[in-house]
Amino acid sequence: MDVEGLKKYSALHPKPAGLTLQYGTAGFRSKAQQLEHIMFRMGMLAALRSRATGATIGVMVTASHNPEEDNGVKLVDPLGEMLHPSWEEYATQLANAEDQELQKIVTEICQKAAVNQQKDASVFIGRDTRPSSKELSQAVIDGISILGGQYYDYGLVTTPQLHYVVCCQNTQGQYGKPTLEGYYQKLSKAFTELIKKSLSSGEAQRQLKIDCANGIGALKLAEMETYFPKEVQIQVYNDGTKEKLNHLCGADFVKVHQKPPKGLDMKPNESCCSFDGDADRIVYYYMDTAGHFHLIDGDKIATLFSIFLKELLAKVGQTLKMAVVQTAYANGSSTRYLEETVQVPVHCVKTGVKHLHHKAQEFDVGIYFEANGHGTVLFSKAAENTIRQLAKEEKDDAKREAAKVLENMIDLINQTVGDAISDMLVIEAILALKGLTVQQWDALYTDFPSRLLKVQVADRQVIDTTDAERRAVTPPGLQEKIDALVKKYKLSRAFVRPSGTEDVVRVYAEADTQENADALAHEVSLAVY
Ligand code: 16G
Ligand code: ZN
Repeated sequence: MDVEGLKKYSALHPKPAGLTLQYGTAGFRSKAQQLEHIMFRMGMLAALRSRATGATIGVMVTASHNPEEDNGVKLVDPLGEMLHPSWEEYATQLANAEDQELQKIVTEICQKAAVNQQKDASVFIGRDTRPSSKELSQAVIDGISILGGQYYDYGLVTTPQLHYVVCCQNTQGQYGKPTLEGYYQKLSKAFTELIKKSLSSGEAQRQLKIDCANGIGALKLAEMETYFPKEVQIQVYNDGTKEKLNHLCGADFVKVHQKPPKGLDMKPNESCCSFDGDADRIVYYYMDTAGHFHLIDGDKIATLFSIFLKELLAKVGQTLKMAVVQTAYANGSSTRYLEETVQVPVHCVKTGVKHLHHKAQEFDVGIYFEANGHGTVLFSKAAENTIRQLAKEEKDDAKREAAKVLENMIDLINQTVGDAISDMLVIEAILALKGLTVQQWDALYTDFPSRLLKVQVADRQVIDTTDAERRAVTPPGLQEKIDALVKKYKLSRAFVRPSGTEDVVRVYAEADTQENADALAHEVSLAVY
């Protein structure tokens, strides 16, 4: 290790006195001015992780749907997954070390994780459109360089694009080319083939209005335009040229406030969607002729994917195991519909993409979505091989055609992580192939009334949960109180959990009417306080 260099560079990216941050479900997030040292150190950690795995590691500078003044950083593991949990701890240790302790902590991590410091290190870097992101990604580069690592800076990319190129790089091109051009080509080829099939069945041109949260999604959709089939007409709003990132717009705003974003002019029954600031989440919506707003969230996206994929799997006649993975926030009505009507097994896991992704890997076809619009589909290698073979060799025309559609789905879906651009194309393809309008999609089931609240408490960590966060184990007596409150209402459920991204406790309740859901959430929040 270049000890003198390390001293010099860490002095250029000093840690503010007394600041401690934790690598949480979304990596590090904070006000951008507090993150210089974090970025420098995450560059170092990425180099170490690369040496430990013998693979290229990704570093994404973004704070997703947070306000423009914030920023954050996340590491991407070799196959495009979230950083392994054992390394989250190293990330936190390195981030909170005092400047003069850095060398010691690096040595400790190398010992604990058996990192050979002589090995090559390779890191891919990406960033979102925040004003602070360029400088912060420069600090990441300094961190990689000081430990002798190589890097490639992709500059402005969506979070899922960075996951994608990391996966491509480490699978020797099996997943695709590790370039943005490779990403656009792969997606547009699969999409064009799917859309062509729907046009032959008489479907008219599709139109979609997209709110890009004034973020990276707008730039990347523009780059993709030349690859795009003319059959789908996209109109981009909130492209970042006029307003601030995520301000009164984007997927998170629309989901939380259950209303349209600012800056998107919506006519009755028009199909619209919102990306979030780094384009890894998407929600759809429309306004009916009476002026009522209808949100089509992650649960309903998972439902659409499930129906479509289940039908295709039945057509190809393979007994592949399919399942849906949700979190406790999934609306109970969606869970019921999936289990009873679509007849697909549903599993509930803890909040956070890594938990959903991990569970979905257990199936041949694992569909996962958070209600907030983050999700994707994972196909097991065996399932993928079977489908590709059927698409090529199956003699029965109907079966072969169904396998071809599935094959294009596999190529269109970004299996590394939830991806707003890819999910949007999958949704448009399914709606076109099934001849469905967004209104018909929305009408599959009606959400149970629900309410999400946040409560400020002295120490949110006193709440510990079990059963995929649906039951509180501590503090003693809390779960019994919640159980008693839930009993007062019909068709009700409620749970509390400490947030992984904010210093609050979240309270969620469902009941037979909106008034009752509101009342139950309120009473539960008093029990927490
Ligand atoms: C993070 C998670 C998101 C989750 C949210 C919950 C990732 C990449 N992101 O943003 O999936 O829904 O946290 O936040 O895992 P909370 O813990 O504050 O409720
Ligand atoms: Zn995001």
